[in-house]
Amino acid sequence: MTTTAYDQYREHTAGRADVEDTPELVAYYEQLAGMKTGALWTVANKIEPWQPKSASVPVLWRYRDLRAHVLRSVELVTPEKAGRRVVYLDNPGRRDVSAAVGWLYSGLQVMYPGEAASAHAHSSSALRFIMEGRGAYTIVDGHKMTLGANDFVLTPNGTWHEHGVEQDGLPCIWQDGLDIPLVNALEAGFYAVHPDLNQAVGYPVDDAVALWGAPALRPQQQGWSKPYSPLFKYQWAPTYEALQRYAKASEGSPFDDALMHYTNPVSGGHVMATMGASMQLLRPGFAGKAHRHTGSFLYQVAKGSGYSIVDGQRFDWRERDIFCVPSWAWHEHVNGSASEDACLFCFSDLPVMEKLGLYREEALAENGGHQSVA
Ligand code: 1HN
Repeated sequence: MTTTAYDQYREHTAGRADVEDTPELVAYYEQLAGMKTGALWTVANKIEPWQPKSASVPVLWRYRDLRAHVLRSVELVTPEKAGRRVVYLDNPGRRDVSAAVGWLYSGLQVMYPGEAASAHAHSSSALRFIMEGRGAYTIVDGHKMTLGANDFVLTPNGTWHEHGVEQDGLPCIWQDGLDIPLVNALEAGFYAVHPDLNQAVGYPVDDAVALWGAPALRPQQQGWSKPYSPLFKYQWAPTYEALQRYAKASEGSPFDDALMHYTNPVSGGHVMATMGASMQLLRPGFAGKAHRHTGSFLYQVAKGSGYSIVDGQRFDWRERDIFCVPSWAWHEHVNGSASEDACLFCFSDLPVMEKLGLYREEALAENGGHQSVA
């Protein structure tokens, strides 16, 4: 982990609780505990860190290791019995809340042709990023969407949703991302099964894209006041094209190269209230500088190969690998190829950080802006 001079300055500033135990104090603490109270100075340093200290550890989940195990679940459990066949990403620092990083859950779900899950709704918001297969679909509040590789789809909180794979499709695997740990931490989670088990499709297939997916055009006739994007699906082809055009027209960011946020076309803001997402293109040979910010981030490699250094640890990635960047962890991304671009899909709790006024960011000033690798 890279420690900056600023870190050291902050860590060594006085004014911290520093009370040694005496028999008298220990007896006092026991009396307080007996009354369901405590002395603040015994916990102050822990509950008031100088800067965020994430319990999450940086992890790379390699798809070539996981894929066979995800497919194996098809032989072991039915979707009827298991509810859904998912291998979830279990961050060693977040086992107690089943989070992949911070307050975000993620898992790899597999469905076979002809399979369909029943419709349900919950307080958590969810998103999917399609990894492989053909014929997958999601229905959100009666809007059916066809899904292909690298498509990004929303199931915002409170919406009825269900997934399936068409009979003539191929086995499909996608990444689920949910804010379940956050909603559970806030003790606000409800879950409901659709009264008819499956919902009727009430609109033309892919109508959300037809209505809301035109570049820089907003339909006149449709009002939309819900706190999430009406564009439930963001297709790969136009996303990749937009990134290529952006990269041609701009220098991009020294940390992220050409990065674009998926947006709510009505507000221009994040796609959902609790989770945002982006796709970034790293040009051939791009070597980003290190920075850190608040918020928890989960990346999936949509294209290409390279590596990222997260808190001094190097993670070599290739297509479909997933890795996390915990809050306030230094990170820098490198495209390992001199001829091909690389694309990173990412979802995060950035909307929460921004709305609550908790977003902070800093660049690494030392060492030419790069971390030393442990
Ligand atoms: C959920 O509703 C789905 O709709 C996937 O496929 C994963 C993990 C925890 C809670 C709800 C889905 C989930 C989930």
